Amino acid sequence: MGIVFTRMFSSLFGNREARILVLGLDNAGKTTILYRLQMGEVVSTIPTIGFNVETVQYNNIKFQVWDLGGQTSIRPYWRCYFPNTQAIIYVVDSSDTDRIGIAKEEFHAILEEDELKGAIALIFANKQDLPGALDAAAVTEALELHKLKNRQWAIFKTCAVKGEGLFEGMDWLSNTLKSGGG
Ligand SMILES: Nc1nc2c(ncn2[C@@H]2O[C@H](COP(=O)(O)OP(=O)(O)O)[C@@H](O)[C@H]2O)c(=O)[nH]1
Ligand SMILES: [Mg+2]
Repeated sequence: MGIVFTRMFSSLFGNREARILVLGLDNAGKTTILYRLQMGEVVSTIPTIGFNVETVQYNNIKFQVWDLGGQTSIRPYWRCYFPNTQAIIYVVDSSDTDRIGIAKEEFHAILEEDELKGAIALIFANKQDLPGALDAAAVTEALELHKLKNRQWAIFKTCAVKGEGLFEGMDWLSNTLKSGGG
């Protein structure tokens, strides 16, 4: 599958530095997705302040992953990762209905960041294989996606462990970036 994704993203930004953030609560499936995309070697680093950032560099595009939620003291340090961000991939555990309200709040909070104003948003309603998983419409409602203003977004159902739905989402992402979004 890696070759498909690398083809999609080759020459997307020319020589421009670009960043795609993969965010969501812990256990949502972010790391699984990063490995599934197979766009390069995943490098895990713990910056000084102590939150884990996973990075995959493909040409001039950096995919960077960390967990939202939890300690508020480290949040100011997230900002180092915001410049040049063209897209946010927001991953939700659709079966974790207890925490979907927190997932919503974290998502809207991060979108308020000035430097992320122009970023497009791809939402993965992950873990569709689990019993009780909310479908895309229910996740859309729970995340209050219709409140997003001046931002291109799309939601896709995924099962990251099987790789299902990832292609469709990444296809939307690359096409939207190609046509000038982000
Ligand atoms: N059933 C199911 N489990 C998943 C899916 N995606 C990820 N997981 C599992 O959920 C757990 C957390 O995944 P991980 O990628 O580490 O989440 P992260 O904390 O967001 O990076 C792991 O045990 C994964 O195997 C999915 O689509 N379906
Ligand atoms: Mg992880």
